[in-house]
Amino acid sequence: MSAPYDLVIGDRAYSSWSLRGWLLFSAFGIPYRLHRARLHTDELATMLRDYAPARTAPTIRTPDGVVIPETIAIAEELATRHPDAGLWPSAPNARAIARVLASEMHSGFTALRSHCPMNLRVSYTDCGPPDAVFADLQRLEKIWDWAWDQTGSNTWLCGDYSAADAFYAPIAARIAGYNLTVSARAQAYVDRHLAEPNFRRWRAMGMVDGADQDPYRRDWPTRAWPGPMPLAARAVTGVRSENATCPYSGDPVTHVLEMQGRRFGFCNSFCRDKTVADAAAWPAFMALV
Ligand SMILES: N[C@@H](CCC(=O)N[C@@H](CS)C(=O)NCC(=O)O)C(=O)O
Repeated sequence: MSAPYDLVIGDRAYSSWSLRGWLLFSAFGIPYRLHRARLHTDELATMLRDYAPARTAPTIRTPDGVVIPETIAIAEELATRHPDAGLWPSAPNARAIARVLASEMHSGFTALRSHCPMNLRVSYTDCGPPDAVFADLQRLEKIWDWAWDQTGSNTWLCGDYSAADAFYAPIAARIAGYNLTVSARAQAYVDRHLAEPNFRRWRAMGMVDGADQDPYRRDWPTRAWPGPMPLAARAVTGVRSENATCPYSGDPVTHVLEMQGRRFGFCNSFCRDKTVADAAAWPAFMALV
């Protein structure tokens, strides 16, 4: 097998473009080697010295050495290099519409993006949106309705999950995270993203991969995250567990969680903690349970 792609991401909780880039691999079964750098530190700039001329996350390097730093270009290039992966719909009309939607996301919705930066760690009850945010939400409803009506889909935007949906996953996270009111049809689409297995895994990792970042802190009242309720689980000390080896790596257990009165172990704290955050999102773990 050829070498995998390199994929550089920022903090999972906050980097909406990184989420899009990661979904373009994970939701379509394309292998990658992950490199993570903290935003608002010099980690990303330092890491990207090896990826000229990139300056933002996500950035990828293809197995043959080409650096691609723009998410829309990552989508197009992966779709061309992996024609069977299904990044774009195969029907020409649906494919064109999916491309329109991804392009408008790439260049638009600036009010929504700046007033409601993605933060997967919290959901606010009211963020006092200015008019420009309401205008962005109306535009979203209009182009989502257009996609559903034109393609006859009543689930993902253009039929099966496509790159267009990967582009709107962080918008769903913002609508959920800032309690923004949208039409029933749009809300059902938001809920579909919150329950989508790749999104759930990304968010579970985002809950635990580093300290909170100050620039995203807001003083607004909060509520529980409106996605699927995680199973109750907690980290515990010691290495006593039902399984001797980690369900993800097969390595010896060093970190343990307790769930439903039972103890399960992992080979590092990150994998234990991402499982505590949303156990049901991890099939290899649920197979143990
Ligand atoms: N147009 C870029 C936008 C990427 C972007 O703005 N990424 C943010 C994180 S979500 C970033 O890397 N910020 C760090 C910085 O600007 O220094 C794309 O399509 O990927």
